[in-house]
Amino acid sequence: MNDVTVLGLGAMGSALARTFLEHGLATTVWNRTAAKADDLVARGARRAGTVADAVAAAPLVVVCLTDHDATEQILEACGDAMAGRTLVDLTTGTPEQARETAQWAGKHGAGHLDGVVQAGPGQIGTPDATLFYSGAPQAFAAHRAALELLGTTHHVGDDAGQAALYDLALLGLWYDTTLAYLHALALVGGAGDVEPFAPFAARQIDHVVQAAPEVAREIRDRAYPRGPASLTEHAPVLEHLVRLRTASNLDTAQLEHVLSLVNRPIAAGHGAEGFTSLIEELAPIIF
Ligand code: FVH
Repeated sequence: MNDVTVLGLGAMGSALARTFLEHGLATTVWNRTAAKADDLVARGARRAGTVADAVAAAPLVVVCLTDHDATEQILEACGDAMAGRTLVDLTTGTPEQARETAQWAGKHGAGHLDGVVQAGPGQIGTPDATLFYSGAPQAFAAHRAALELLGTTHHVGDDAGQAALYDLALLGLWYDTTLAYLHALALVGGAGDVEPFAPFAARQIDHVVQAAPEVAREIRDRAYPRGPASLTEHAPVLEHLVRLRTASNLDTAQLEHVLSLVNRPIAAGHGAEGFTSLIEELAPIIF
């Protein structure tokens, strides 16, 4: 019996298998295109001829394929071989797909963790790689030592979908923040070079970064102190920004959305509250 099996030897899967090998784990590998296993076999990996053979070879089975459909296909191919093993799914997918795979694992007598790799292949095996896992805590505890070889490791929840939720929320945060930065550059760019503006923008973004833990606490406590300004004080600033962007022929949709979010609680008598209170407009479901 080997220590770990890796199904899928693409750019990421190969990096995972290589890292396990480098740390002395007896590693079995399988890939649809068999030749991709050659280098890993040369490094000491055991090549499995079939998915079922690969799954049967180790108590920890890591799958890392293109997408959820591919994962479903090979799981169907391994059938009962997964019984008694822990399936760790590092294929990118949605929270719902993670929960589907968890159900499949349960029906086949296997443990399950969904995982998200927040890193490129070259970072695997270093602290620069962040990996989120979610699912059964006992499955995580049983294989934590092996999983921690891959990078900085966090178990973020018992719900199988939580890791994918974190991944998508972080990606959304990147898109929204980067777009906001581009809007600011578009505004200053109309008057000249954007580069001198960059350090000031970085400092402004850092204000948001520094406030992140406090904002989360305000939401936990449903207490929204004024902070840098109250909603009533934010509204005219937003109106001014909309006028400025309109005059510069720039997009105002996102800002007008923010202004509408601010005006609703003001109209309901909550104008003295801080900006964090908009969470109750954005996600009433969590309250
Ligand atoms: N590469 C990266 O930087 C990112 C970092 C963040 C996380 N992603 C996710 O990791 C999954 C795998 O990504 P990858 O970069 O390794 O992808 P490829 O190099 O294209 O390898 C894909 C492997 O999947 C196999 N495969 C695809 N379809 C099937 C199928 N129907 N049945 C069996 N295997 C399949 C493919 O096999 P082959 O083409 O070599 O025969 C590769 O082994 C992914 O979810 C990223 O979002 C990586």
